[in-house]
Amino acid sequence: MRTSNAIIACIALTAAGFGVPSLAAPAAAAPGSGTRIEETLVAPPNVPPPIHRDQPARVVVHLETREVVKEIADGVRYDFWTFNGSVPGPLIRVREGDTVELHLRNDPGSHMAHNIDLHAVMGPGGGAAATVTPPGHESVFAFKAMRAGLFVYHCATAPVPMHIANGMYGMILVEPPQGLPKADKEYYVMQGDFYTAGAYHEPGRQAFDMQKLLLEQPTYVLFNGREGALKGDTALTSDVGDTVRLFVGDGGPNLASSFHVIGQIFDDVTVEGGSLVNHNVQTTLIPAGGAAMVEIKTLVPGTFLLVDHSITRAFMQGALGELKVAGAAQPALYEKISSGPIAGATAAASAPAVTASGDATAEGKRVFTQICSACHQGNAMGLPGAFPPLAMSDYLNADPHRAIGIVLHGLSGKITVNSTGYENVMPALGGQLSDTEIANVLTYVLNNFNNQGGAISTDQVKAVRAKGQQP
Ligand code: HEC
Ligand SMILES: [Cu+2]
Repeated sequence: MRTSNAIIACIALTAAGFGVPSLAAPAAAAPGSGTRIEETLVAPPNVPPPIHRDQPARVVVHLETREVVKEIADGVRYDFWTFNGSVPGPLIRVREGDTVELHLRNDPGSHMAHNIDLHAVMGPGGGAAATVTPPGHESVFAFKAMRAGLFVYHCATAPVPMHIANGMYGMILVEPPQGLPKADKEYYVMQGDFYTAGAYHEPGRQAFDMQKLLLEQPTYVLFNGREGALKGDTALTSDVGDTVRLFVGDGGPNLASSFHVIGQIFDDVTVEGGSLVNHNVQTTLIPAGGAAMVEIKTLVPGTFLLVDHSITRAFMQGALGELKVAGAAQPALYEKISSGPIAGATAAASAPAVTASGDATAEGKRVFTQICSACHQGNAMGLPGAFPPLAMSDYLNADPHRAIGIVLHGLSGKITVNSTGYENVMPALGGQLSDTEIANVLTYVLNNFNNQGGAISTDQVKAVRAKGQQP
């Protein structure tokens, strides 16, 4: 155990830079005074309830560092290092003036020593110096929460970037004495960047990649430690008219977050988690090791995407969540009027008919190069996480006839190609390609790129087009 080099001085962003001295002078009593309260911690994205005490207390918090193997994306497993088994660790909620008695236990099954640096602490290493804890040990220290704000905590054991990259971060909210304004819903969202040896969505158990970490080129950028953690059944929810408060943090280790919710405006942003409140904000910048409190009044129903607006991260590295707002439509606030084809724009009316088979191959190749290769790539190998391969595609070869409808009408939703999942949108190309062009490009693809061969005829395409789009 290398405990000797495990202590790292606190990372620059300890509590001192945040917030301003509070109006209420901190109670003069030494740590240890007041009522003793055991804090009940809950898993993210949930948070403990608001505090209604008007007196400081001694709040006892139990954290356990645990090394766990969990899914980071569908079919992809990763060895996470965690506080209490979740990424991020639980949100700790206390009141300004409270004394926090923090018990840090390190699971006997751990391979590493761990510790904790809370940015809410004014003391050496933010607590790291007092909490270096080998597997099967427990450290306890106490600190007075002297400044209100939303603060990151993280493991600060060497190599610090690796402990953070593996998921060792969370947040502590120090409420001001008067509490926070009332909100209907409160959620806890924390972004982090992850570095796996395999490419994005490469299945199986993925090892940590030190080289990618050094280059700051993550494989995944995620909210709450797993792709899809805040989507579908586990999306954040609210009702029309609710005020939603998001405690948003960025664990890093490397990337800052341009946090944005598509189709919403933040009514209030507590900038950097301190005491400055900004209004009517579209995107708020959250530094690595920093936080912001964001309040949204959800006025219109629908599904709203949480993203890092460094948008590649959202759509190609996983930084995507959902806020689902339920309730009656609000046409006075938002209304779709219509959509449909532009008058006179009929499908590929002018496309020349190609008959001779030599021409057919040439045309198939031309269409592939001009259109399909933009997404599926010139070598038809696709792009990991975005575009499935057409080369050696088990999906294509299993049912070449099905591909006619895909090119005509597009494709969306989850599909699996060569045991890798894709969930993206292919646009309908039936409007820009003639039946013959579609027949030729599919025949070209089937007879190249190590596919199984075969042919699609113009008549087959014509028949599928005549049937129209199947639901
Ligand atoms: C704008 C990008 C784009 C273009 C252009 C495009 N595709 Fe696709 N294609 C996709 C995406 C994305 C999917 C996967 C959709 C999903 O995840 O449900 C897909 C899926 C497919 C599939 C089924 C999956 C597989 O790998 O076998 C076939 C077949 C296919 N495309 C053929 C074509 C052909 C032929 C062309 C050219 C005529 C073409 N595509 C042009 C984006 C595109
Ligand atoms: Cu650690």
